[in-house]
Amino acid sequence: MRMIMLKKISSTNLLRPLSDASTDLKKVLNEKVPQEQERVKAFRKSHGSTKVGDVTVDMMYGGMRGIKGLVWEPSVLDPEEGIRFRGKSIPECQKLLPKAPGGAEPLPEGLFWLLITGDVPTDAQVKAISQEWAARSSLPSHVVKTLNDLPKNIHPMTQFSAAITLLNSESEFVKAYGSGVHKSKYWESVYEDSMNLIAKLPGVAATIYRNTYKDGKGLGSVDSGKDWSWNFANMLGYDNPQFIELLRLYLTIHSDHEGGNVSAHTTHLVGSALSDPYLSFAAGMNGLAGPLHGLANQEVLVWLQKLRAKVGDNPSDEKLKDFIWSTLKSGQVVPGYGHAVLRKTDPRYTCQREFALKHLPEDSLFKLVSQVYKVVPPILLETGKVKNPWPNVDAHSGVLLQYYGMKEMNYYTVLFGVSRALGVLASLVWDRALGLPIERPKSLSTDLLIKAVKA
Ligand code: CMX
Repeated sequence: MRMIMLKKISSTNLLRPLSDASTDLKKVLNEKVPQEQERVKAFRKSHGSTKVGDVTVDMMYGGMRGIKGLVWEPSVLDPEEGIRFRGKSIPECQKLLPKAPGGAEPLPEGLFWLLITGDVPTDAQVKAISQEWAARSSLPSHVVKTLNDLPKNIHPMTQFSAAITLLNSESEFVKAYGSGVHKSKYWESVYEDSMNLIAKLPGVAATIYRNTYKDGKGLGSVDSGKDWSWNFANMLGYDNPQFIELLRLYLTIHSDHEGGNVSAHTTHLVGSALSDPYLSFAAGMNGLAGPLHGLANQEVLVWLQKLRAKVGDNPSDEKLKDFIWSTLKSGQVVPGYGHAVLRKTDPRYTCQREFALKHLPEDSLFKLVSQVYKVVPPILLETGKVKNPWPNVDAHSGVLLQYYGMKEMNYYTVLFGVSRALGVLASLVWDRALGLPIERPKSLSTDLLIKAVKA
């Protein structure tokens, strides 16, 4: 049985200053939190009873689409334009955020700094986060042992969720809550847990990958001089610099998609009961594992393989159309297409397409994905019911991973999960900093709703 890389750090070690004032994220937050608390307090005082929307019967039966019911600071999703991280579009983030030496894609460390503080970080600030996550990356032995003991036919997302749940043995928040810390200080231990969890996720995810697909062999170790994605790739067993760049881009763009999607909302909801960040995030990951959400990442590749098997490598548009209609007529969705909020091509799709055009323009699977992009939207429109016929993020990620040799599609949603931690945990820290209460919307039975409408 393999041993995991770094020594476990104790909670006192976490207090060791790893960086100076300007690069110490917790210090930066310590200044921002009281300012933001005051801003929100003043806003609620002046506008607490201002109406921001209506709720219809259709919204209640229709998955609460369009109901404005959550506050989420790190990102906002515009239906026409796509995601903005703290006001910045994906191309802006690609331009503004620090890169690895010689690299062209943003480092996810920088995106995390942006999501949690609202500021674009300096190179030094991003370097400090890389070092801090490397220092916090060790896994407790019971988590490694449990992962090593799991049967290899257990889905990687199930393994991922179980390992994250087990990590709650390390929770600083649980300790702080148990010792009676004042609620105004909750955010501090939620921050520690969030940083520890993000730091440990690549080790968890890589252990799952090596165990499930490589007989547990060859897990690389963490190098504190390298960035989070480099270390993740190394632990996975990939050293192609282009793959590492892809991972940096992938881990940046899958991080956050405002608060109402299943993984984000679940993490936020469970956290509102003061379940610690490990339990909250594990709950979110169980939602990400659904085929209408993050598992679509895997489902797209499964579907493309079926498509290829049926129509070959260079199908005519007509053959492609037939296959798409047969998918729809058999009552299945076309994975990777459609969205609950977006009404245009997802910019996360577009930036992955641009990556492919730059690095793998002649790849046959990429060409097929491009052809599908041309053929699917008019068909979905023709059904007359699909509100958004355009591709989402999941329609493109698998083809890139396949190209660099990561063929194990059941694993793809785990990568999505590692990235998603950045957004939902940044938000969870703010949930506690702003003192948001336990979430408890009102529900009605159909009988009561009919009565209410008649009245
Ligand atoms: N293929 C076939 N039918 C689709 C469809 C698709 N890609 N997208 C939507 N529809 C159907 C819905 O199933 C629904 O049908 P019914 O009325 O028969 O139930 C109808 O069109 C209306 O749905 P909608 O309002 O357009 O979409 P929703 O907001 O209900 O659902 C989503 C959004 C993403 C679940 C849906 O588009 C879908 O199932 N897409 C395929 C799966 C996928 O790619 N998921 C990943 C989304 C991104 C992510 O969260 O990671």
